[in-house]
Amino acid sequence: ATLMQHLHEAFDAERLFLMYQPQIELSTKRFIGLEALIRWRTDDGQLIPPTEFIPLAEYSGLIVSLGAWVLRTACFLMVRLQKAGISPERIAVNVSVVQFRQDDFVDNVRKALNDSGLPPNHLELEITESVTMASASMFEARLHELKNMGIHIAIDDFGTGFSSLSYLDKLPVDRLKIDRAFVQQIDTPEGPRIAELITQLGKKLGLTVIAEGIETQTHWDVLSAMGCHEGQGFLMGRPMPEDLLLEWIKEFG
Ligand code: G
Ligand code: G
Ligand code: MN
Ligand code: NA
Repeated sequence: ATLMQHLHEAFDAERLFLMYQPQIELSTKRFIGLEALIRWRTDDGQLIPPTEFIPLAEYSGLIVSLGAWVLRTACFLMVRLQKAGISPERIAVNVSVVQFRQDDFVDNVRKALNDSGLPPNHLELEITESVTMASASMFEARLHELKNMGIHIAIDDFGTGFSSLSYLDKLPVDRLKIDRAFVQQIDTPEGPRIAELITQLGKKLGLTVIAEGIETQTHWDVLSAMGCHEGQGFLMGRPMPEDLLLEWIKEFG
């Protein structure tokens, strides 16, 4: 069978699951959010990264039901945490452009919130920069609709695409995510200059800036010093399944 057939079977057999990575406010070290990240464990125990199967799911259209499932699962997790007295401000969910384009996308989001009971202001949708620039008017209207519901919007992998700055300024966006390539660049001769530019841009536009891929204390210190608001990365916490997340929260949260 092809990888695509295996992927469909895996979804049906519930071999796909979510991991959750903590997000931290740099100035206070406070645990403020989570990002939900999908994983696929095959029958023989192998872990296939999303970079290998999300494009397939997008191509086959499976991403629509897969994405709806991710949204629901993330919302329900967040409500379980809240019931346990653990209340990070938000859970961030990655949204594919194929999913975003569906006519019933906003309805799906509303349904995940209603069914789980999660208040909309505890949900954040992460969309990539390429998506935001793709199909202007439909995209913009849809973002405003989500924003008016109280949902937060983050632009993922920021700095890797080609944003029009005037367009970015108009969009109802809350947060820029500095791509982890620019965090890694801190260790090279290029240094932190791109991360700094994005942080300053975010601040000028009144947006929160979060850096991903923080792996070392140096990364943390440099980003902190430039005024980047938030971060996530292996230094603070890896993506974890729910049981390990609960242990992490007991220790650090
Ligand atoms: O967790 P990891 O670094 O392997 O994720 C790799 C990529 O897969 C990231 O760019 C991330 O945005 C994407 N990804 C992870 N989970 C999801 C998901 O649930 N939906 C979509 N569309 N993309 C995801
Ligand atoms: O959605 P996005 O493209 O931002 O995906 C984030 C990805 O980055 C996830 O797949 C996650 O596993 C990965 N990641 C998270 N923290 C780190 C880190 O500190 N270092 C590296 N190399 N990858 C990370
Ligand atoms: Mn992301
Ligand atoms: Na990213």
